Amino acid sequence: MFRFLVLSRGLEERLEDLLKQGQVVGDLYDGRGQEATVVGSAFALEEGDWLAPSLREMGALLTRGLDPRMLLLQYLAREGSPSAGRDKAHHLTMPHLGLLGPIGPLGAHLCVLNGVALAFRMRGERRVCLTYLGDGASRTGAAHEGLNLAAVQRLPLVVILIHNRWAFATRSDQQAAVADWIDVAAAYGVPAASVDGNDVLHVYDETRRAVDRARRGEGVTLIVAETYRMRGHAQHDAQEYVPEEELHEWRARDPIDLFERYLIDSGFESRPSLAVVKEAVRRELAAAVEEALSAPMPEPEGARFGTVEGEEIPVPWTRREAVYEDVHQPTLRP
Ligand SMILES: Cc1ncc(C[n+]2csc(CCOP(=O)(O)OP(=O)(O)O)c2C)c(N)n1
Ligand SMILES: [Mg+2]
Repeated sequence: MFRFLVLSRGLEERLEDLLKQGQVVGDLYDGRGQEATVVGSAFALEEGDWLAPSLREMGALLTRGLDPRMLLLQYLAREGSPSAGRDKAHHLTMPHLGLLGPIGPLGAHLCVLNGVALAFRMRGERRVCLTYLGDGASRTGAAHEGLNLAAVQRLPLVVILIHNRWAFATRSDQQAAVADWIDVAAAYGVPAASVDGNDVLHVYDETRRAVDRARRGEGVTLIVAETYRMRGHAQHDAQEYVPEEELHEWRARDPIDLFERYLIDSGFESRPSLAVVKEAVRRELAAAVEEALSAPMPEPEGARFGTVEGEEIPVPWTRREAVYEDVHQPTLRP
């Protein structure tokens, strides 16, 4: 868990550098400060389960086994990336890792993931789906429909509502009238739990309980993770509307520092043993950045339309299929 927290933080730091050097295609939605919420929850899944990220879940993708080199190639839109340089950021679906790509309109991915969960149940497979909704995203029509359907169908699903206090420049108390966000669960008739989103073990424990429940066929659980969006909405946003004291307060509750302190104080690890993990991650990322920067861009000809079985379709889609078939052999449980 510690490695994934540090890996996620380090990768986003490298990506910020690369973005400022003009290397990243598109923008960068930063999950720094929220790593415990996404790593702890993704850690509670098993092989064959599915996860759908929203916009700040880098740590969840890494925890599910996505290679940081692939993520770098993807953000740099290089030919060898999962979407062959034709799409940006973590907009990728990788069936062999159980990852469903995010969808632009907020909340819509929950509806699609409901379909995945329903398919698992219809096939008699005991697999679980997990996804994230921001406090803002959770207030969209699509999210309400999605949660309602998941609840009434008792789908094998866990929804992590990331209460990070902001949706772009709108405070969360302007998004919902509830005093405590756990109260929104009552409207759907689903059990809910509130967790300290900066405490990776607390997130893991509660998610594990919800995953086990879903696997037993007892339906969806909503988990509200209390955390804070430490950066602007994306790199272009200097978050001048965020009170400095709030940032200061939450900085003192940094999830990686908290876990590091816990591991040392409880005697599981020592400062030097954790330094070894950090150094290994630093080296891994340095090598991955170098590799990504020297990887080729897609050929411009690839942007033309092509013909498959007499039908004209955009080449990127055919290439994307080819990349999946060549590189990623499905390893899902039957
Ligand atoms: C339906 C819809 N409305 C607006 C947007 C633009 N948008 C993208 S992210 C975002 C803020 C999301 O806030 P939240 O769900 O709390 O997630 P956070 O940014 O805090 O991670 C907005 C308004 C969108 N993508 N889809
Ligand atoms: Mg938010």
